[in-house]
Amino acid sequence: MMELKGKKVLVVGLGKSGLAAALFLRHQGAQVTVSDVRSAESLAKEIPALLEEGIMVEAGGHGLLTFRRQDLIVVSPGVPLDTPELEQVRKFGSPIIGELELAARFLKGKIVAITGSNGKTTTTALLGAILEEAGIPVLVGGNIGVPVVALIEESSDTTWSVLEVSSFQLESTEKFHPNVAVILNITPDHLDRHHSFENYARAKERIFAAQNEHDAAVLNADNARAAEAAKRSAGRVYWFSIEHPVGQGAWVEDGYVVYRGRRDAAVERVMPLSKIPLKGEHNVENVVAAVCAARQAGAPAEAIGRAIEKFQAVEHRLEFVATVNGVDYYNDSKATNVDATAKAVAAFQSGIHLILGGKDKGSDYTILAPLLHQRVRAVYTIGAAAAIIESQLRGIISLHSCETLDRAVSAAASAARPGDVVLLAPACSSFDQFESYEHRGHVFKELVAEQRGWKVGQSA
Ligand code: UMA
Repeated sequence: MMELKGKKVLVVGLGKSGLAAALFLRHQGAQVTVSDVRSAESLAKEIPALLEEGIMVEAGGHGLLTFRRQDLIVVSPGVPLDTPELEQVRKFGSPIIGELELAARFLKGKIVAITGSNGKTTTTALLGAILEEAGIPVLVGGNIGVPVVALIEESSDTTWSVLEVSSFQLESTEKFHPNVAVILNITPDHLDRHHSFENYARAKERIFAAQNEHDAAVLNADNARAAEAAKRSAGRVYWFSIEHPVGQGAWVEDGYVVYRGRRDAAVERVMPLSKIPLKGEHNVENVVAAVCAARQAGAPAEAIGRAIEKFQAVEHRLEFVATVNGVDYYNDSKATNVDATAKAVAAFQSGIHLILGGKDKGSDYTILAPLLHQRVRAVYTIGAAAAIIESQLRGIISLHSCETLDRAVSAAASAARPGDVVLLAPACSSFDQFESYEHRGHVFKELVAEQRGWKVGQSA
């Protein structure tokens, strides 16, 4: 543990992570300042509570002098590590850590950490539910929406913290040491922040950096870049696959999810595939990964099966919204990259009206072309990425420029026939038109509800 009493600590970014980190540091006796690029007006909700705690706030930009005066700098995940102010203080040797690394130094008990380009939140929530069903004291947090620092107080020597960790969080870790570390898959995302796919993949591999021979690494045998990461862990490697049996780990066989803890051990049948309540093949992958990690954390097979059968889809992840006039509406607002969109589209056979767009992250949308061709009737574009998406997909699929989500929902609803699917799986982040992917998902659900009222009213 690090000594924080009397230390001058700067927290960069005042979102969920920054707020939780500032309060934690203050309670540890540090002299805390928070700096955010947002204006004082837009931070009006947070500032009074911070001042009351004796935390100083710098709003409307990052002052170089503020950065220089510190013993420690704690960075929120959304703040790029190469911002000019951080580059400057790094030259002076000031320690810079992320919120996850700060938390890692104080969190008690054991940790399962889950990363990957897609499926992290569902697998994290699933694993949390499994450990709870198995009677194991569990805390769930991280990128899923609860900063890890906020879990410290509740953690004890007997808790398991199930943490969703992103490349943004892993990029600045040193001592973060999960007992079980899972990489679900690595496919291109966040190229704007990490600059190249390889940098992004390396950030993800950092999940294994502090592991030793007593730890477990859980990896996807079906994803080439994730499988390659096996060499980064000093722990025992367990594989999961939906395509073929693995030496030790979990896979799909004769309609069952099965697990084997050692090459020479008997194969355990965990649950039939037919009882998985989640849609899409990618969710079978998430289930198999969760089974493998849950066995490492000591959950018995029966509890795993029971918890999965009861599990409900996480909000905004291929979430069924409603059927209106025979058309099914699905909210996959969390599909913020091309691979996630491909998985969402692949979960339906045909008749899809797909809403694409938002803030572009330097993605290649042409990867979607074969799937769009086979399964999608039309694409409705929204947001800042619309022009790029349209230029890449022109001639491949019928395109409608809608600019906004409300227009896209109306256009899709008018075109869709009974049996079709309207799918929000935008392949982009939300920040051009919305506060977050959750906000975008909620707006979509409201628009579907309106659609329902309007249509019912019309036909009445
Ligand atoms: N800011 C600055 N300077 C900068 C950049 C940002 O001051 O140079 C400020 C912004 O003005 C804002 C604050 O930083 O006030 C935002 O900080 P943040 O982006 O780190 O957001 P948090 O609210 O702390 O949320 C973060 C994660 N966000 C990101 O990684 C972008 C949340 O994941 C996570 O749930 C939360 O911590 C709790 O752990 C969201 C996300 O989009 C869901 N994650 C990405 C993803 O899943 O693809 C990685």
